Amino acid sequence: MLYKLIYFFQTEISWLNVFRYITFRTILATLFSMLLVLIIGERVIQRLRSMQVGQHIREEGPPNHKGKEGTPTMGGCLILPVVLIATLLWAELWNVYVWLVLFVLCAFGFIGFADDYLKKVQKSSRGLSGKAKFSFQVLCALIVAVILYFYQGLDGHLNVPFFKGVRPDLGVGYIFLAVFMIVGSSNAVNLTDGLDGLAAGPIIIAFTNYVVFAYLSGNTIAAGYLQIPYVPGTGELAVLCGAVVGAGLGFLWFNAYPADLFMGDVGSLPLGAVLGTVAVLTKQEVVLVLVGGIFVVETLSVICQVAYFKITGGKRIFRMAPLHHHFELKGWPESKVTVRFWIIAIILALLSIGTLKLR
Ligand code: 57M
Repeated sequence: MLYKLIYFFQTEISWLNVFRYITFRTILATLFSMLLVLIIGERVIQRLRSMQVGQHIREEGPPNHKGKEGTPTMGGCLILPVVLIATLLWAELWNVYVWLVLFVLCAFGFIGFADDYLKKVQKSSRGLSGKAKFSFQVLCALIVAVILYFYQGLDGHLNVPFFKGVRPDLGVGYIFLAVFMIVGSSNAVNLTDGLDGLAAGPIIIAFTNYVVFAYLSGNTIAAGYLQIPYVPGTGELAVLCGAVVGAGLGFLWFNAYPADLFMGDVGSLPLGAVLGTVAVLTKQEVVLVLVGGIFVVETLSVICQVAYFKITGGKRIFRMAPLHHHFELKGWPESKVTVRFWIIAIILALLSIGTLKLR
């Protein structure tokens, strides 16, 4: 919006021409959202404290988590509006993909907000039921997938990194894949959000990856050169991903160990869902398993733990799931677990960038 206004004057002031470029606007959106979160963050934390929106720590958790009792949560209420404003200011608003992703951000944000609000503000012990949460998530993802497939004509082929020739056509089945990716990614990020900075770091890294993927898949020359699917219009998603990176960096400032603020479901559910949606839109679906490898492994650790627990009638593979709790209970300090997971996330990000060449 703002960029269009500024660009309007480029006939008189020629250097304003620079606002035309996605790269420039992505940098602006990143810096803008980071600074905004940093500027208003402290006030939001104080407000959450005065409203007593604090985290309750479960009894059965690792002992070192007891000291986190009452830490302000629902930090997503800070992240989401900032991403929204930055995108509205710096992205091209005639772009349908931008609106679809903003819909996912708001819809999943609303689900997370409702759950957090019931638990942390109304102090209800239950929050939204698991069934209701999951049904809303599937419904929202289905709306997006159907619009994409039937109205936007999104290609139903699946792109497999490393195997240029392998592009199975899923047809209408692509809708189910898209729903699975959006809902799965949302819940995977939510499960990972269990240590200070543990979800924020890999989120920043994954979205930085998708800044690159979105830019390249929306650029006909780059996409042609790298032999990746060209999806006209997805370049603008780089601006949105940049806004998430910036807001994530600002949030991490407060969420770094020892955290002053947790993001809550209102943060983790929408950020994960947006990651899944961007992966679908840019036709970089399979590579999300690598980009979001930390989220995938954390989720698998829970699935294996629960399955093994049921099959064996009470035995465990890990000391506790998700995986980060296992390392904590082994005696690793919390910040060591977090930083090591970040290192792995960075390596996975570099590998996934490598898939652009190895096709
Ligand atoms: C939410 N939420 C954190 C915070 C954050 C099926 C089962 C594995 C589900 C899983 C679960 O509920 N996961 C989803 C994880 C919680 O954080 C809040 O939740 C938001 C995200 N949704 O933003 O508001 C706690 O995480 C810690 N935290 C930090 N720093 C942060 O920046 O330290 C969060 C953010 C916070 C804080 O302690 O209270 C959570 O873990 O609850 N359940 C579990 O993860 C539980 N695991 C379990 O039951 N495992 C069993 C099963 C699988 C058989 C086992 O292995 O035996 C553990 N959760 C907790 N305690 N809190 C168990 C121990």
